[in-house]
Amino acid sequence: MKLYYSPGACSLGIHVILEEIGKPFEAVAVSTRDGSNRKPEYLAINPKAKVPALQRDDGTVLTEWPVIAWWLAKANPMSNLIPVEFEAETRCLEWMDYLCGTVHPQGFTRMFRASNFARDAEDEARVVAQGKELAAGYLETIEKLWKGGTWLLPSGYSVADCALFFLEHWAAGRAGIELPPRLKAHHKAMKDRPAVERAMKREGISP
Ligand SMILES: N[C@@H](CCC(=O)N[C@@H](CS)C(=O)NCC(=O)O)C(=O)O
Repeated sequence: MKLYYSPGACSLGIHVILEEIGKPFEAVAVSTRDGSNRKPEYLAINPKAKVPALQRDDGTVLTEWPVIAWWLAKANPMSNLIPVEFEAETRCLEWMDYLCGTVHPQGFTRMFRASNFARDAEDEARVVAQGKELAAGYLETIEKLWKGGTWLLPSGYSVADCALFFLEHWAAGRAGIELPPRLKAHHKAMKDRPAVERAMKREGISP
């Protein structure tokens, strides 16, 4: 299997999942900062020009964070990364959809890619501020909806925690957003996991 990632991007969460599973995989860096994701070589792999992308052993490529995470978890049931019980699995998917479909694109992408949303260069500061406000609000919503203990789901550690982790990494780092208490504890618990340490080390990023 081959993971296409950009250091410190949302692909970090999938990187963690692969490390949790522990089977051999190749990690291929495609920097979104220098535009490597828009080069023809990468577009031939993922025409959407986004990371993560996962090339499976049969050569086919999966894209979209929640789908890659779901597939990896279901293909590796011994790793216990998704609840088996139907309702709990549904809640896991619900969280991944919110984290990757709302919190990431509506909040953090506004901050980090303001030019995608702004009318012109002068409008960018307003978009960044709006993104920060939205992201902080979404994190507060997660805090309020928290039903788990250390981990997001009451059923225990899952791929949803890996989605939350890359957002916490951004919030506590480049976004400069103070994490609410449960998320702060969750972020620390994630950083203590050997799989997280390995993924971060390979990506060359500090916790
Ligand atoms: N819907 C995609 C979004 C992935 C995404 O936005 N990835 C960002 C990195 S965090 C990216 O590749 N950005 C490159 C760009 O937009 O040029 C998913 O869930 O996987």
